[in-house]
Amino acid sequence: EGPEETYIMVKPDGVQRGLVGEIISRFEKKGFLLKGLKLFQCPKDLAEEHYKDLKERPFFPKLIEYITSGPVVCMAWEGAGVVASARKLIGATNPLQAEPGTIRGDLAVQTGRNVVHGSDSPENGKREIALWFKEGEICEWVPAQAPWLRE
Ligand code: DAT
Ligand code: MG
Repeated sequence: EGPEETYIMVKPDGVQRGLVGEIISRFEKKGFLLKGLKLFQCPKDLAEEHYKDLKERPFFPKLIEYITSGPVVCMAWEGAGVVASARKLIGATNPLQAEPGTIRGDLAVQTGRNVVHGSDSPENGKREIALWFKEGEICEWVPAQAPWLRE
């Protein structure tokens, strides 16, 4: 099984708007462990596989166009409870409904430009990390601050 992991991605609007550092910082400061990170131009077939559960939704073609419209920043983060916690840090799908203090609540105004993705379950965290990262792109490491994050 292994430790809990989530796939976080700065979407093309977040990259174009210069929000990459800001978004990475929120997860980094919280204390989760970064195990994978890359700037990546997503091909159409990968975007379709990632969002396959939404294939029948009317907004699916626009969603694929958006996600493939420019580079994204792919991240793998590890930690007990990281999936649900990251979803809280990200905020509601519609940025107008997202609480202030969340990434979408602070940095976005529309569902179709909601700047960041986060896995919705530990199973999908594993699935999405395997989908977006190749072997050798994930680092297993122990940060120097580990004993200061958990007793
Ligand atoms: P989330 O990204 O919060 O997990 P989701 O998985 O339901 O939300 O949908 C994935 C993405 O699809 C979402 O970030 C933006 C887009 N999307 C969802 N619902 C939408 C809608 N009603 N209209 C337009 N885009 C939508
Ligand atoms: Mg989702």
